[in-house]
Formats: sequence, structure tokens, C-alpha cells
Amino acid sequence: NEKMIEEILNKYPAKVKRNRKKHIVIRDSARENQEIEANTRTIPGIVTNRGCAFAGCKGVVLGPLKDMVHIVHGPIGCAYYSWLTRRNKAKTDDPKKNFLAYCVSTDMQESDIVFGGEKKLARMIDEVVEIFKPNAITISATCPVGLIGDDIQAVAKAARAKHGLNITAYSCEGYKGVSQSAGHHIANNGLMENIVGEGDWEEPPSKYTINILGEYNIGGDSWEVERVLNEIGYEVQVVMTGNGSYEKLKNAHVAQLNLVQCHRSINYIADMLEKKYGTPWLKVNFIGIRATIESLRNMALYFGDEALIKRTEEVIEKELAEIEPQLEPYKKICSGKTAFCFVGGSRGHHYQGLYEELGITTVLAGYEFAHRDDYEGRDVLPHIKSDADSKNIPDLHVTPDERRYRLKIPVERMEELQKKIPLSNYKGMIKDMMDGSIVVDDLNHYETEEFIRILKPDIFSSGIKDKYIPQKMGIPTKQLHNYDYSGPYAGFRGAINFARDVAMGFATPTWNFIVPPWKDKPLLEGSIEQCSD
Ligand code: CFM
Ligand code: HCA
Repeated sequence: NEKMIEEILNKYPAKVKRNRKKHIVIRDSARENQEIEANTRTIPGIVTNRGCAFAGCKGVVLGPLKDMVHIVHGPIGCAYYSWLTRRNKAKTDDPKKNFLAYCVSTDMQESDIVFGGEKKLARMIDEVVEIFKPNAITISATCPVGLIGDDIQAVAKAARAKHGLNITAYSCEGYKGVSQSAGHHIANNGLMENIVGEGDWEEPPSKYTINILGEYNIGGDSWEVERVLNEIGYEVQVVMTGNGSYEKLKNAHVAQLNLVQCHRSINYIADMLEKKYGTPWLKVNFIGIRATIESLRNMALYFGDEALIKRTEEVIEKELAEIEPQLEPYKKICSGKTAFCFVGGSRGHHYQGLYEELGITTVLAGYEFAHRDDYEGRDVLPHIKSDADSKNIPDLHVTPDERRYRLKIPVERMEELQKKIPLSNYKGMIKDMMDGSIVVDDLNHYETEEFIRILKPDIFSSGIKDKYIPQKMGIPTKQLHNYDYSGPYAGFRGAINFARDVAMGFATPTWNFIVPPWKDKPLLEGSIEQCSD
């Protein structure tokens, strides 16, 4: 394996080779702490799948909040090409309070770049208030805004005073970080500073009130999770941010527990909620049947109520009885196959368990933009050296809220529970991987082709940008970002949808009809002729 990686890297210039080598690890459980380099700058021109800070802020974290209008201050492309492509679904009781289907942008032109776009932005806010009457407004900056120095914070402040509405600005210019991860952090800080805790609720609305953090309702995932949680007896105050709303988010402080699905995108808020309101957070994973069951049991253990523990087991039993017979035929098709599982952040890890349940072994996995703790576990956080790029987005200084801070469970019980369940913790991807499997950070086009050529996986999990590489090599892909047209994949019923889609990828006769273009005819055609001056 090491020889194989060396061979792949040898094609690079020496400096690039040295860099990329640190982003590739072969899993070896005999070595206790395997380190990987992550969250550093991509080599220019290497053809990565990463996105930008604007994508992480507006596209990922803010965008799904449905009763707000999200203004993109910038040239139209940034808004238009990120418009609804992530499939973060939303429904509202009041149809006038769901603005997700709109694409709202200041459509900056050359003259705005030269003379400044602040006035145009202020006019746009007035129009948005008049036409849509949203519950709140966000403004997200794209690259040129920072370059020309438009002060969007000042525009937002003035508009807030003028309209008496929660209007906030996010300085998430695309270049602010090395990937969309910086945008998550900016959005987390903004939501915490400007929205969470704005509501006037002092008490939770029910006995078991929880928030779900880092769940974006892609293809309806959070609806499937909530269906099961409601059946057990939980009240979900707000999902951050899939199908979420300003109205619910402002009272997020009342929850007794925060669940964290995608820690990469939202661990900052989880941590700040704990510091400010005393609410613990539990790492969950609702992707995969076993992981879902484990998460539900851990939640019940946290509350420690006998009736809740019993009800949890009843619901698990009922759900399993429904799905197990449906799963069998798909397992037969999938069993014995291998997969690459390369997604943006946490999904590169989360989906491995579901693959395993179908009998599929993950032989290579990685993340586009995750940090070392997502690979190595949260314990590594104190050992991560911060560099100029990561210092760019400061951590907010959060202190206990004088009025609302309540320790949700006694310190001793928390310590006891921490030995049993992942409270304020996650263990990272590497420890869960099989010996000899490969972990790659920020995989690029060239390495994708090379690893496929050597490891010949049966299926490749990817996004819209990279899925055509394997497909053209005759390998089925499973889009694990927006799920193409499918989903939900979370929870019990979601696992069936996933199994069906993956089995379909293997069983479809399509692959027999594909002849890669280079097998048919030469890529370049033409003749060389003498050129006379
Ligand atoms: Fe979290 Fe996500 Fe992901 Fe992510 Fe994303 Fe996404 Fe993703 Mo695409 S928040 S890190 S920034 S689970 S949009 S819903 S699929 S890359 S693995
Ligand atoms: C983003 C969003 C994205 C892109 C997915 C893809 C998503 O990073 O801006 O490359 O297929 O999930 O929609 O991650």
C-alpha cells in the first residue's frame, strides 16, 4: 500500500509531493495516534472539490433557515449557482413564511464595484422588507465585497434600526478561509451573537426538549429523524438549521440537551450553548441503523428516565420490524462490494456504518475540508497548531448567561455519563476504519483517478463535481451531498432508501452500454502539416 501511494505521489513535483503526503494515511491500529494534515490551503490548480467560505456560511448554515430572507451581496453568479442545489427542504404552516425558493441578490455590476455597493444593498433591504415581510434578514458577503470595502455590518445596523427587524450581516467573503469550513464558523458566531437567546422563553415546552444541531434536512433527513424522536416522546425545539426558523432558533436556549449530527459545521455553537446556558451536547449519528439505535439509546440514558428508556426500546423494535424484511433483498446485491466514501465533512465518516450494514467495505475515505479532530477525535483539539488561516476567524468569548445559565445535570452525573456516551466528544473517522484502508484529506481529480485505477472500488461516494470521473471509468457513484433526486437517507426508513439506491447502482444494466470515449476513438484527432512562413 505504501508503495502504491509513493507511486501516485511520484508524479508530483517534489514540493507538491511533500505536501500531499501529509494528507494521506494508511490505517494501522497498531499505531495509537495516527496524524493527518487537514484544514490547510489547497495547492492551486490541483482540482479539488472544496468550496468557499461564502458557500459554508450562506449556502450551508444560514441558507436553510426558512422564515428569513438571505440576501447575497455580490455578483449574481454566487447566488444563482448555489440556488436550491443543496436540497435542504423546508415546509411551513404559513406558506407566506417560507422564502427558500427565492434567489435574492444585489446583482453587483461593474459600476457598483467601482463606486461601492452599500446604497444598493440598503435599497434592497427596504424592498425585501416591503415585498416579503420576513421574520428576519441575513446579508452574506461574496469576495468582491471585502475587496472593495463595502461595510455591510454598518448597512445592517442602520437597516435594523430603520425597520425594527433582526437584520444581520456575515462577512463571509469566499476567500476568508481555506474552504467552506471558515464559513461555518462565521455563521455559527453570527447566529449565536444575534439570534439564539433573543426569544423570551424561560422554560422548555416539554419534559424532553432537545435541539438537533448540524442537521440540514437534505432530501428530508431531519423529517425522518424527527418522526422517530416524536414517537418516542421528544420535543424538538429547533433543528439547526434544516427546516429551521428564526422563530424557533431564538428560543434554542431552553433545550435540555443538544444533539450534534454534523459536528464539523456546528461544534462551535454546541460548545457556546454549553458555556452560555449549561446545556450539554451529545454526539449522535442518524445515518445507519446501528448508529441510529445507539444514538437513541444514548439519548435515553442521558435523561435516565425508566419510562423513556422503555419507550425507546419499543420504538426501536417496531421500526426494525418494519425495515428488516425490506433490507434483505438489497443486502444480497450489495454484499461483498467495496466503496470509496469521500464527502465534504462528517458524512465521509457517517456513511461508512451504513455501507457496512449492507455488506459493503469502505476501502478509502476522507473529507474535503474537515479538521484534524474530525479524523483523529476531539481529544486532539488542544494539540492542533493554529495558523494564519485558522486565526482569521476568531472564537467568540462566551460566558455563562447571568439569568439563564442552568446546569442541566449535576457535575458528578455528567462525569459518570461521559464514560458511557459521547457527551461533548466525538472519536473521529480514523479509529473506525479497517486496517490497511486509506484515508485521504482534500482528494483531488488526479488522485481520484489513480486510487480508482489501483483499488477498483465497486462504488464511489462523492459530490456533483467529482462523480463524473468514476462514472466515466464505468464505476457507479452515490451522490452523498444532495443525494441527487433521492432521500431521505437518515434514520430507519432512510436506510431503506439508501440501500435501494445503492443496489440500483450495482444492478442497473447501464454500465454494459457505456464505452469510455478513449476506448472508442482517440481523444485528439488531426494531422500535422508543414507550416510555410
Ligand atoms: Fe456537515 Fe453537511 Fe457535511 Fe457540511 Fe457540505 Fe452538506 Fe457535506 Mo455538501 S454540513 S460537513 S459543508 S454534513 S453541504 S449537509 S453534504 S459538503 S459532508
Ligand atoms: C457546497 C455545497 C455542497 C456541494 C456539493 C457537491 C452540497 O459545498 O457548497 O459538490 O456536490 O452538499 O450541496 O457541498
